[in-house]
Amino acid sequence: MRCLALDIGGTKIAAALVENNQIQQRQQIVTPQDDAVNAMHEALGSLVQQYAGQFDFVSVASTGIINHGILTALNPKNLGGLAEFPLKDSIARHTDKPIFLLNDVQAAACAEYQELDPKKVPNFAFIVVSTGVGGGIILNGELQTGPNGVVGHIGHSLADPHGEMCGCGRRGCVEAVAAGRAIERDAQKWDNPCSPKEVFERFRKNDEKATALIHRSANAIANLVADLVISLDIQQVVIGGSVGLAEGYLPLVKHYVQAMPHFYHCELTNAKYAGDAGLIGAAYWGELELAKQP
Ligand code: ADP
Ligand code: BMX
Ligand code: ZN
Repeated sequence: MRCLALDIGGTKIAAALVENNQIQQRQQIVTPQDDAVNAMHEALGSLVQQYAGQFDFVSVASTGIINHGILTALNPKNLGGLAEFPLKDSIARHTDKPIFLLNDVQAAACAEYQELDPKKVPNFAFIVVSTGVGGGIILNGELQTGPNGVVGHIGHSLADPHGEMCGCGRRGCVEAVAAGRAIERDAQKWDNPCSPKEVFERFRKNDEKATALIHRSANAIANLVADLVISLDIQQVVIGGSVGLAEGYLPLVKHYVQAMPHFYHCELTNAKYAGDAGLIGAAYWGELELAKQP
């Protein structure tokens, strides 16, 4: 079965045809930020039309809480202010093929988990550090979504009660401290402001401010790993997203986890599918859901 997979993040939207975990005709566009509702309808319509006649079903991995075909942003600031969007209906305007939807990091967790031995790793978490901080949680070999699609929104657990206000309305969330947008926010206040990518370049050259900023992010993620391990008996955590995969980040997260008592340790690795985990996971999930249909 050939899947048209879409991965909607706060910064980019990726699209590709996926069959047997193989990606073809991948393309990427910037996530609309201005006039977000109309621009999102247009962007999705254009993508679906470009692959017309080449797929059996559509599967979407999207940022936000995905429930009953609706995308609800927990942090609308990550999506150009888009708080709610009829994702399934928007795509259904352009195709009559089956459409499946899942949160982006829940989907990526499915992709990465396929590569592991479920006997060795019954409980697993995927953490993405990208525009926001998201999570996908697998317990006893099964992806957890919960009745409302909320499970895994660990970026909105507490990192610092005195920290910055998060776009979700709560103060000090992990996302407000560690995400790409948080790094960008802080780096924009510097005398010589720069992008998160450049912050990492400066960090790798031992620039003091950049180093402090990346350490703060990695430390928050290390504490998140520890919280997951001790609350859910997680054996392995995989880290993804453009910040999570940036050179030098994972070793720092490992360093902070290692400094904690052994109860909090687990296997920590980078995402095997890197920036394609959402696309591959969406296709995998969609195929499972398709098989359940009468
Ligand atoms: P999305 O959130 O749309 O899934 P990404 O995973 O690419 O997209 O994450 C986007 C965030 O990562 C942005 O905040 C961006 O500034 C940051 N970023 C992009 N490229 C890099 C890089 N090479 N190193 C560090 N941060 C990066
Ligand atoms: C936010 C939240 C999550 C998402 C995570 C990572 C919104 C719009 N998104 O915590 O649903 O999984 O960001 O998303 O509230 P990304 O855009 O950084 O990939
Ligand atoms: Zn929050």
